[in-house]
Amino acid sequence: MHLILIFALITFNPIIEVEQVQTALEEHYPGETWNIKEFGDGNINYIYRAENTQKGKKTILVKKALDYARIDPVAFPLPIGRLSFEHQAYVEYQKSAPDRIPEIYFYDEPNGMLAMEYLSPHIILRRGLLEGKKYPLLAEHLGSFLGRSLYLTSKYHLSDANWQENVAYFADNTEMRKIIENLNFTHPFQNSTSNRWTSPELDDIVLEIQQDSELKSLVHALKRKFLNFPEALSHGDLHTGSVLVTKYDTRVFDTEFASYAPISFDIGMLLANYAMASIASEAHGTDKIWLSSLISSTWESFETSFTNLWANDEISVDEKIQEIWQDTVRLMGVEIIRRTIGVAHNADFEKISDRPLKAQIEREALEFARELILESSDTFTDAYEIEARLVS
Ligand code: SR1
Ligand code: MG
Repeated sequence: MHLILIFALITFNPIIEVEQVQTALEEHYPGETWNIKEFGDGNINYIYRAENTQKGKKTILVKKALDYARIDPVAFPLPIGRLSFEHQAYVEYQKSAPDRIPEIYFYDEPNGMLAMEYLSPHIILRRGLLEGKKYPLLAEHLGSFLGRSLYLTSKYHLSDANWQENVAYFADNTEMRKIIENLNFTHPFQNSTSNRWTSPELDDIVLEIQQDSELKSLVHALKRKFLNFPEALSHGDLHTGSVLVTKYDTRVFDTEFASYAPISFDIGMLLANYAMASIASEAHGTDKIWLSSLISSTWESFETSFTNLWANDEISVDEKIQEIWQDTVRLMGVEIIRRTIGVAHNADFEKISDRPLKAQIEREALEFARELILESSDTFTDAYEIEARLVS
């Protein structure tokens, strides 16, 4: 076993960690006492539910950053300081989309902790979708979250000075941006040791993708744009595991990958996760038509919200929307490929216990992703074309 892994396993002691949370809460709320429990199965953080022992006082959620990723402690040493970018992203969202995030109570930099509203009875959207639940307001909530947060933090809305200040601040979230660069845009498209897929069943299509020079060149162009086009504040990891829901409420959380990036990045990731839920619906007995419809309803809500806010006379909003759409389609393909053959998979596919069915669904996903990247502007001229392809 690698030394860093042994060190991580020895040094993490859940009892000491709970005590640290207890001490931090006593500092922030003098005279109050708390019952603290660890919960959650995240990859790079520990999450605690802290219940105030005084009746009627609020329960809060405390997030404590880990300095390694559970999926691979050796390959992914992580900076605790990422919580400051997570905190600052919430500060920005508080200005642009306050109803769609949890309330933040405090950021404790020395202890690497962020305390926020404990949302109840909310559950993680991915879990809800896998259980076949439907959320009538989800598309409108997330579409307008995307429209508002992406426009109001963008270079098209902010003064040059404010935009530059934001870009410079979030550019220092270097390690998390590097993870996105490697895990989303680089490793899945080359023979990387961190990749994993259902093998040998998918070996042929994985090799085809990794040897497709046209596809790789399009993905490389998206990577360059991600690295060099700081258009607006991007959540950076907006999949269905980063959203909490009830039937009538929707909140976006886990903003530690935040930085300035192209507007299309968050939209592509979210729509791709809806597409994967739709492709996996046969295995989970969920409603393919409704899951697919989230793609057009979310896109339309984004487009309406973004267009209504647009007040820039240098570029027409139609031209901007067209550019965002084309990149969104390709980024959907990138997200689906990286969740199927890269290091970080998702429950939609991982929870399929019937191996031949899992391999069949993952193959469908890869074929679809390849089409999204290669045929973005010819075949998928609007969101309905994508839905039609998914339900055909
Ligand atoms: C090393 S972090 C692995 C993955 O978990 C996060 O949710 C991101 O999607 C990242 O790619
Ligand atoms: Mg996360």
